[in-house]
Amino acid sequence: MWNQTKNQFLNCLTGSYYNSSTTGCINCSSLFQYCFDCTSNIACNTCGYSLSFINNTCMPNCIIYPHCTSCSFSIANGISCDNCTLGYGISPQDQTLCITICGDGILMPTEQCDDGNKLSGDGCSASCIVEDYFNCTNVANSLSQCLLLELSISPVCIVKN
Ligand SMILES: [Ca+2]
Repeated sequence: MWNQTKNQFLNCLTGSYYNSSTTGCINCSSLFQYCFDCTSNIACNTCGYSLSFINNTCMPNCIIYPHCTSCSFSIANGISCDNCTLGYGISPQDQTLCITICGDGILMPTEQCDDGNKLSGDGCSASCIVEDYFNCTNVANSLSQCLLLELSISPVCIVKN
């Protein structure tokens, strides 16, 4: 019996394992999506390229993507970040990149101000830079307050001889 089981185990192709209760080879990828090798129905030994076995699934390990808290993978879209830490959002150019979001009202180190909008002309520009002739006050957990500076223009006296 042992020999028979062992032979059947060895006859299962890579990417499948011998299941003693069903006495057949089970395809690893049918148990776990993107799984290339397994020896039981409990865990995947080898996930697809750049994927790790996390939470019973072959998925990208988000730790390598700064400020990304959860990510996903699909053949069509590749790896994408689904959630970023507070103050960050997914870049429209690179879906694995969490970037600071100007205009979300959360002041980040790369921003001079964030008044909660993407409008220029109100003191804090659409790219979160303090605009000329404005002074912005940044208060923790609050929107930047920008005020127009009072311009003091000295009158110019022309002395006639
Ligand atoms: Ca603004």
